[in-house]
Amino acid sequence: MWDIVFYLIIAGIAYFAYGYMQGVWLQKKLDQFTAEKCPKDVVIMHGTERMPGVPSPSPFVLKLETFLRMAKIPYEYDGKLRNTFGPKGKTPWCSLNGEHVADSQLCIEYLTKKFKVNLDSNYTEKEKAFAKLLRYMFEEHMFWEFVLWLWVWGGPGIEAVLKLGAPRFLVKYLSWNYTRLAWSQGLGRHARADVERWAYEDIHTISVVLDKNKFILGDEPCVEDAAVFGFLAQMMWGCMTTSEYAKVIKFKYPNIQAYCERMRDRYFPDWDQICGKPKTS
Ligand SMILES: N[C@@H](CCC(=O)N[C@@H](CS)C(=O)NCC(=O)O)C(=O)O
Repeated sequence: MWDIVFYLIIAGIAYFAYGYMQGVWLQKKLDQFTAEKCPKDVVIMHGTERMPGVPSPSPFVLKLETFLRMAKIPYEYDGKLRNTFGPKGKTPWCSLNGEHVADSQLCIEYLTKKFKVNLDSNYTEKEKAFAKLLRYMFEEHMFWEFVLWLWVWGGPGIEAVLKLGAPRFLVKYLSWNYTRLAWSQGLGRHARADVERWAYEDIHTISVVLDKNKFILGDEPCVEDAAVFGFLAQMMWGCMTTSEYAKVIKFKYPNIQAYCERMRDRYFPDWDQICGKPKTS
């Protein structure tokens, strides 16, 4: 009986010590980006390390970087592994004049106010609402279809991430964590065949929405194009490129492929330079 109490006390102390240390580490991380240490009015965008194929294998990181470029906001990209995960334990996050914001959407909202950005002036409220729903489809549904293929079902997904040069310990941790998270979110409880069918339907939906448009709402981009591109680029050039989803896009939906190329060419003329170099070993 007493040994159980002893172990429970030790576990409790370890739990609180870990929580305390996490706070200390986070503060240390944030202290590198105070107003005095960073250039004034330049966003420091914290994301993943650069990877071959895409500037970031995270759709949310690529979304934020695309937004920064669409809005012509001056920024520096911080891809150091030790800074990848921010105050909420996720990537991306950003720092500006000593203030820190975590979550791609919150960063976009914050920067939109700070820099008085308006990327949607061409569109009506109804059109903007429609584009927002499309973003939700990517972030709340398609993201989990990606997660299952990449991290949970094993095989080509994990191989693709390792090939990009991601450290093995991080890949192992993320695979374990995403299996847990996908189960809690719900999509991780379904049969693979059902999830795959939904993913193909989602891809078809994007193609139908895009139709002959240059961007999701028409001839000019809107703010939600940043998120849509952040996701689709992963299938075109990122770690999802060996998936069946990517093959379907390339063979069946030329309008999606053309859209991705248009976004890349317009906002990332330096794409090849900023993407990481393949591992030579
Ligand atoms: N809602 C967040 C989602 C960010 C997110 O899920 N990022 C992933 C990388 S794609 C991450 O940090 N995962 C680590 C984890 O969940 O432990 C945003 O928009 O920034």
